[in-house]
Amino acid sequence: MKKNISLIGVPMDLGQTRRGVDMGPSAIRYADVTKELMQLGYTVEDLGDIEISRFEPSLEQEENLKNLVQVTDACSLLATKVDAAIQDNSFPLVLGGDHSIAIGTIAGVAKHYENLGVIWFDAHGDLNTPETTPSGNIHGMSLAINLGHGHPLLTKIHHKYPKIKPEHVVIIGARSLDEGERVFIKEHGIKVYTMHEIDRLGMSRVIDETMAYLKHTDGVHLSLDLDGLEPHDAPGVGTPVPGGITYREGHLAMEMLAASRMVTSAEFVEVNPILDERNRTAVVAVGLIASLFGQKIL
Ligand code: B3U
Ligand code: MN
Ligand code: MN
Repeated sequence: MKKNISLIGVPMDLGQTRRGVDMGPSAIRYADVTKELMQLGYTVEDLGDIEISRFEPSLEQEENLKNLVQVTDACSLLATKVDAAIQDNSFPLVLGGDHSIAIGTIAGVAKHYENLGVIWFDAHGDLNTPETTPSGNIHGMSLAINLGHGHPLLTKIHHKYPKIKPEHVVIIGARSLDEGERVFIKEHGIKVYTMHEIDRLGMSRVIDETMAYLKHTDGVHLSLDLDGLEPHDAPGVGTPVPGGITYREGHLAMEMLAASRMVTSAEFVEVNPILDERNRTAVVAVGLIASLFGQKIL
């Protein structure tokens, strides 16, 4: 893994309707992310936060794409920052914010890779489109947008279109999928390890298979939604779904990814300190980040 890490905060809560997730980057910083990474031998440059516009545009916004203009603007800024970090030979580590920010992160990363692999660690598929969304929340559409399906303002951010190919995506931890998302997964042949497969195979085999599946990619982005974890272990998220990935399984996954050295960029999203218990979820996020960057028990 690269020795320099660029930390980028995205205090975004406009991709969904529960306030508070905009404080995620502060909570994760407060849980000592920089110190932990420095102790592992990395140089960390904290690039601060992306500016999120609170300005309500006069143009009428669409019900099935809430805050489209503000999300587009923030993701464009984020893509530029992530792109610059990679050009600087630094590892971009993005802190959310809701999962709509993955549109910007992956836009910035995908410019540098012909065949970018993506590991989408999440209770949800985030594969809705404006036609299938039950909520109008863009954080439930961000993976579809990266695959080229959705509003052109979002799918075309930072020029490359589409950013990623369906055969280079692996979803891990899914247990809440909408009907339109199930159809999307089947139509595009997306590899999904639901909780059913995780229980049957074990996390160790799931990660081994994921690494084998992504071997034809030239870089791998990890997009980790904290709601992928079991809510008892990570309560501070906007849409908790019972029956998730345990703390231990989460750490094992990160440790195996660290050993593989295949992850080239990462983001940790959906930490909501207002819904949290004494910043526990941010602390869990920092623990997972440390494991991803090589922290070992012995
Ligand atoms: N699939 C639902 C709910 C959802 C998606 N992502 C989260 N929740 N965190 C939707 O609104 O698209
Ligand atoms: Mn998500
Ligand atoms: Mn989710």
